[in-house]
Amino acid sequence: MFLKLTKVKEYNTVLSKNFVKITLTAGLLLSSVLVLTRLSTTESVAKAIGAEAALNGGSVTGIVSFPEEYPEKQKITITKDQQVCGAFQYSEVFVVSEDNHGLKNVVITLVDAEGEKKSGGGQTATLNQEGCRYIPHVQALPVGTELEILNNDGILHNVHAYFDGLDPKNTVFNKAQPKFLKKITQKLDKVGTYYFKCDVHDHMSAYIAVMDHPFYAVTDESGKFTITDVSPGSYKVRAWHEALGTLEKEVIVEAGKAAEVNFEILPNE
Ligand SMILES: [Cu+2]
Repeated sequence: MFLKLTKVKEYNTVLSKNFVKITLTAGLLLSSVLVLTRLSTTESVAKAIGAEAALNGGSVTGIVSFPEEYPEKQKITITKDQQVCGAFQYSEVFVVSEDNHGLKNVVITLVDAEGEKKSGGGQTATLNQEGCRYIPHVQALPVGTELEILNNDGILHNVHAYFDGLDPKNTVFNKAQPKFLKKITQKLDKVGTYYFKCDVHDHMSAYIAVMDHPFYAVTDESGKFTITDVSPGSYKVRAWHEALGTLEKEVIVEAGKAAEVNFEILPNE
């Protein structure tokens, strides 16, 4: 039997033999978000490996998946602007591949890589509002990136961005974006996790993990990730998911080789 996400469920997330218990409240994700984004700020202690090391680097690759049960798709009823948003949408909190049960939108970071910092100064990225969704739902970008927030919907959205937790005092910016305002630009100048929410449409949310080093990835539709150009050594790999929280595993990277790190998410007994 698959889990129903209308009730509070507890997951054990398996990290080798260590069990980490995380309370998952699908209907009340905002409270989870508060805790989880706070955890993720320790990413700011991550340091980068020098570019010269990349010449003889290896890679870290793996998959985040549910080997057993996985959450059902959660339907969200839409009550506002149905002509654009539709009558319902599926939640993007758990996007699970039906083929391999891989989990999309997990941010993977090498935590303790050492060396030169990286910035995305001069670089742009996009957060698109289309069909009353933020696209992409989760992304990871270098600090200093100019984020272009687009409104392709022809209706009013209100972009409310928080940093390090969903609390009014953590507001980074809060801007109405009427249909005629197609683009707002915002610099991502803090290392950590930004959380975006639309104050007009409650179901709209997105995350951007901002990094000061190049050793990160976001899992794809199959739950897979790859981080390249890693100099040989021993590292911590951190996986962060908006509802499941943070998990870490150790990895040893050898020159010219791919080190595999997989994260498995198991339900409680
Ligand atoms: Cu909106």
